[in-house]
Amino acid sequence: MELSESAQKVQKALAEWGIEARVVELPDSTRTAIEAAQAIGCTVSQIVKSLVFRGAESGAAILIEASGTNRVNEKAVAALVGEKIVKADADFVREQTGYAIGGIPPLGHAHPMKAVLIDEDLLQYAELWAAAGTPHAVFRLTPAELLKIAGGTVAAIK
Ligand code: 5CA
Repeated sequence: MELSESAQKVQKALAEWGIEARVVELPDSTRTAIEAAQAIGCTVSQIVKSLVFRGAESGAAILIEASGTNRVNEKAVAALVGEKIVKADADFVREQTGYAIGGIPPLGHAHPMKAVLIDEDLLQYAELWAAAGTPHAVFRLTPAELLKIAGGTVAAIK
């Protein structure tokens, strides 16, 4: 079945990185980490949540790649990025990434992020799953591939 336009964009971005991962569109919702894990048949911790925040002073976009079961510790992240962070609203997320919430992929964003932090807890899994542009599209990747495509720094974010 042909991928939707947004999912195709992600597949193309992966190919540009030389990553073999194949984007799959599932009939069930993968909008949240819990739904994605259920649809895929993996653990929620193996889901990569791509969460967009905003620097409280700079207004710049900050991306956190968090394990599905972890909650971002905004104080810890503030210390890492040098300013307080606030959760981005849906319009800001779409503007910065080019995708709607529930399908934000870890790569191929419309604008570069000021900072990208990758949850150290993700590194323990042999395979991870991330969103691929829509609330029904995902792809499987390794932690090494996540580091490559998302860029950024591994950090304790929870
Ligand atoms: N497709 C799955 C992973 S495969 C996914 O995108 N999960 S997620 O966690 O990265 O995206 C959902 C997240 O978007 C929620 O955890 C929440 O942090 C954020 N979110 C949901 N609704 C809003 C909203 N109205 N404004 C800002 N952020 C929101």
